[in-house]
Amino acid sequence: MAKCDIGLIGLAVMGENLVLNMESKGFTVAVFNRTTSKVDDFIAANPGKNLVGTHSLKELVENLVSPRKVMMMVKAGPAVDALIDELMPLLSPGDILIDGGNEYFPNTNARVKKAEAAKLLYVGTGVSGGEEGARIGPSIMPGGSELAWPFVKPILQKISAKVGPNHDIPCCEWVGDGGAGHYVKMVHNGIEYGDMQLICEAYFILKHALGLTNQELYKVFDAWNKSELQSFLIEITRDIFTVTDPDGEGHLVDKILDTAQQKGTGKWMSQHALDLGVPTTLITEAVFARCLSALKDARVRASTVLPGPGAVKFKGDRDQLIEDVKQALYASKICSYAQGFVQMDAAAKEFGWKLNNGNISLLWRGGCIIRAAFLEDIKRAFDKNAKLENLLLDDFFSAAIAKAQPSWRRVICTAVELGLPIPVFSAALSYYDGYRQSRLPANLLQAQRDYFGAHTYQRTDKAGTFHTDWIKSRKLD
Ligand code: NBP
Repeated sequence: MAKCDIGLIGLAVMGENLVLNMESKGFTVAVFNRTTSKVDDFIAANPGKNLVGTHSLKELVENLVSPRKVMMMVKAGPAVDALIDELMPLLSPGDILIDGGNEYFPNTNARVKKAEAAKLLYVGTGVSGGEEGARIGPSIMPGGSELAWPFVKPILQKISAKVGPNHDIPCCEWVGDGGAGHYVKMVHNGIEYGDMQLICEAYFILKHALGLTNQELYKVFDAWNKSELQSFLIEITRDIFTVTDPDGEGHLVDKILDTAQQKGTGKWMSQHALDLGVPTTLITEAVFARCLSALKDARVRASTVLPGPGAVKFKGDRDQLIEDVKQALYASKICSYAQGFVQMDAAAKEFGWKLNNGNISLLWRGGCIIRAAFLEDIKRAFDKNAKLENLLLDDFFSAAIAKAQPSWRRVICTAVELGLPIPVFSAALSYYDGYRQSRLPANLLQAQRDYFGAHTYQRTDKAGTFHTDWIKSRKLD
């Protein structure tokens, strides 16, 4: 066979499916895996396809057209560094290394520099959509050496998800320099944490305040999926309520242990929000909600000791509460995305990236876990004003929040009264209420800092930096 269009290293779940996707779109692919028996198994399982199995990195590289494009789909972190070190001596100037894993963006920033210093090109790309997305069309968020884009664009755009009335707009566009692609993927995953936790809080209120059954929850989520909340995550949540326990009575969801796990991308986003000094409160609360869920034994012990309202049911209008929860979910989701885009703007400023927020919302419109109708509205908002400071200030979203907020406030009051934890619903409302205040209590905080640490303060009525001897100035009687 003639030389291949692209090489892929790492035949685990994502790699295998991406290879089959590329092959089905007319590309020839050379494949390699550290455990080479997997190469043989994969080739044997896919007879008659335009694939070349190789048993060394040298053989992989020799089978590629120039400039060579080598995509790594291996476990993020040191494995990628080790692979790069082995590959670099085998490649020629202008060849392109692509990392499609969930890499921590500072590593990608460094690897782009290292590859470019060796006259190679480096692309760090987010790939979202899990196993199925990888096979039929993921959302792809590439960044790094921009000179590589004309060479990888035909392949990445062809294998990506498509949206639009004619299903021809690829969910794959160049994101920016350095680790920008992996940064955008990290924010995607952080938003995914927020969306999932918001849905779980809505579920918890409906289940415990109203006592809805799984059949009733199915109907509620089915209706929501036909509204402005339409999204992949609402759809799969709806379907989860239909699955019965294959090993016994009742529904499977009720038998699942309530301790959530995480792989770290949500945490990375929160850590970087703190570094940047931007208030990404929802996603951070969503990460902490998983941490709290993991304290199962402690919670079980505390549940017998700490007093609270107990299993009290809501006594008001049932249908109104369901509608209120829907509106609270929608308004909170708007805040979550607003925070995500604010963080990306701050990171772009920090690293000198030129991110296009409208394009980013389109990348997430299909193929990925947070795909949702709502992302069209976000795209429209950034198309109207590419420099929009905060999504909350867009006319469409400010009107949506204005409509939703009576419900949003009622739901939070109800949950608090009933003792139901809603960390992300309430973080969203606190952010909204904080953001719309022209004056916050930080004046008092500055006074406290100046009192105990002479940290100084500024005044509202004159320019300059001030310090007061608060002890001498006290008038205690
Ligand atoms: P894994 O993250 O489970 O990685 C397994 C692959 O890495 C195998 O091919 C393994 O080879 C290879 N590998 C390891 Br481990 N260490 C290596 C080394 N030192 N040198 C060369 N190869 C090495 O695979 P995955 O779940 O397919 O994910 C691949 C990437 O895509 C990850 O970064 C992941 O975070 C990201 N991602 C995953 C998903 C998902 O839904 N799974 C979604 C989006 C992104 P071996 O066979 O010899 O052990």
